[in-house]
Amino acid sequence: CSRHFFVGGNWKCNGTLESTDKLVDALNNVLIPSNIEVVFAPTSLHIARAQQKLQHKEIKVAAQNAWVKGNGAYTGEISADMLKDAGLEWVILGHSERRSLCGESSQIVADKTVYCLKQGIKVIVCIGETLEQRESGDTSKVVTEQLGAVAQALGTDVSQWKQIVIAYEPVWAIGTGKVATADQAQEVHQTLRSWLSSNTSAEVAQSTRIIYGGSVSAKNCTELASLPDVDGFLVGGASLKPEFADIIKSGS
Ligand code: G2H
Repeated sequence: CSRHFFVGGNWKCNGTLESTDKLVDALNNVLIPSNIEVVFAPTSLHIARAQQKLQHKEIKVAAQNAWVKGNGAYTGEISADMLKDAGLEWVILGHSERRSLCGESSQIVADKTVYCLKQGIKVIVCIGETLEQRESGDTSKVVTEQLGAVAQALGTDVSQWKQIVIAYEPVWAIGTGKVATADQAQEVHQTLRSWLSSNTSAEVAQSTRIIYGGSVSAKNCTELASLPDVDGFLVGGASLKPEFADIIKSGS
């Protein structure tokens, strides 16, 4: 299919200057197949160091979050304007850790997405249900509501959708080692794609990348990468290990 396989590394709140140097050195030596797009997101403090060290033209540095507006009196925040100025192309927004620990609503995530796109920053939008929501049969409702807030903001303009990647990350699979089964992942990805088809357009549904996140590892990535509606991965823990290179290659 025409969707470019996408692998993102999410370092979360981890790292030192030394470990950043080591991880980037390792990435510099990875041969990236031409059909795969790779980004990794260090902490805000380590972005500049990673950019300095990165020699690989096919890999981009991303941010893990951005403020909802431009520069101003927003202590502790980083704006999309700054990301752009620093030469970044991508940001992760709406990660479940930010939704649950920092109270980010779907509306805030949609507003942030719109603001970042306006500044020319592409967005990995994260969505996903909790275990409780899955067990009460609410998975589809939860993920389509989360996606719906973004869809309402973006409308049907396919050129906007090409600037985003949807990361489906079931909360119960994040950092737990409990990866979704191939059937579970495919079912939700397919639900999201058909929801896009009905609520935006067939073209948006066909061209938008929907990636999977939640305990992705070298062991489980090959099967997940082969699923028709899985267009890549957002990788947390394993992006801090050498196996990230194997996960990248699983998309080729
Ligand atoms: C999900 C994922 C990366 P992990 O949060 O976004 O983390 O691979 O550690 O489950």
